[in-house]
Amino acid sequence: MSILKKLSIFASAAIATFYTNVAMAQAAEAGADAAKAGARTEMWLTVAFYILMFVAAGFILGVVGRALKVYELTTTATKKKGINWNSINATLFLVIGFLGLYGAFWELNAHGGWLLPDPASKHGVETDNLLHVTFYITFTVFVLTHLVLFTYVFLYRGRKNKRAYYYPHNDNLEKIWTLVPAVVLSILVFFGWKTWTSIMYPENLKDAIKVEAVAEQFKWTIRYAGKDNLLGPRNYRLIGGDNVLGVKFDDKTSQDDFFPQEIVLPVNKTVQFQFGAKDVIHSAYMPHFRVQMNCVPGMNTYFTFTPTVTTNEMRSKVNDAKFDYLLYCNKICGASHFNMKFVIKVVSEKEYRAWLKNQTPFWVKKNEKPAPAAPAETPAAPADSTKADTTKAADKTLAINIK
Ligand SMILES: [Cu+2]
Repeated sequence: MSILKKLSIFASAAIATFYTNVAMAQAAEAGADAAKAGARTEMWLTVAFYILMFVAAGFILGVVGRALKVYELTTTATKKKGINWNSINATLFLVIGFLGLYGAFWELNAHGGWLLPDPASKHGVETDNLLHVTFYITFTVFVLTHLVLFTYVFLYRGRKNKRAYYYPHNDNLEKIWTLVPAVVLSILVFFGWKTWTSIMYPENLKDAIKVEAVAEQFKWTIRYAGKDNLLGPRNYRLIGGDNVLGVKFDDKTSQDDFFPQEIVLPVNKTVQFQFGAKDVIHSAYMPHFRVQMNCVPGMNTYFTFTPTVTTNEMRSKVNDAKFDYLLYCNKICGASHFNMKFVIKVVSEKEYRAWLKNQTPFWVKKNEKPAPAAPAETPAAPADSTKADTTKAADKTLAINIK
């Protein structure tokens, strides 16, 4: 009785504290810069509430435990039949086992649709197939082992007059449960290895469109290889001013490279991405194409794939007019990591060609001569006028790049 009394006092104190805090929080919110403080108070209130709930639940369990102990002691003292804990535990085991299995099915049913839509790349179909086969196998094993585990605990619960059967060893059983998983896993690994090599070591790379994505905290810079389809070399020592990637522009292959504000790819054409990073390790992630590759400072990494579904087709497929393929960073690289998104548009070959025509190589932009503004009568321009004009043009490109 005294425990129950204590408990009720404690519970009312907890509720009183909770509501006082709510009232105080509401009062604080009425203040001037309450938005932030309010949110913080609310967070602490939630934490305090859960701690109180936990402590209260502990007390209730303790009280129930004590009461049961007292009941058991009286039954033994009076030589009555007590509680059959073996049966209770075995039944609870069975109930919890089946509830857990039901939970797994429910979860699949309720949130299975939140997975990514069908892959939008050639190799994506293969990797998804591998994933599905692995999933079917593991799910079957999961259901079978759980059924057996929980049912057997119930069937072979402790009972009076029942003795455990001593069964220490069976060679055949050991062979089966060693060989079957070994063979199944070997088959899975073999197909995984075949798929991996076909994706990571592609052939006929010559015709693949070359695109570079360089990560830095917290944005992407995209470079296309231009007409020669060769990405010019880079050197980190050249990074500065408007040369954000340190491209060696005295190299011919660099001079037709351009830096677009969106990634545009033609459908059903192979593209080879070259990845780099300027500060920490980032990770280029294009989930709809099933592409992910680390971006590592000081080295290039590559991923080659073929998009098979245009943005417009995917928009009608997922029934979302605003859908866009995105390049994300998938490595927690710092505070504004979430900002690292870049739109990818997959279009028809014709649209891609039209878009290409509108792209000006960075080097051409940098060196473009501005239209003659001075009237004919003006005396000859000073010798360094071109230099000044180039700087102006460079400023313009700098502004474009910063955007
Ligand atoms: Cu990042």
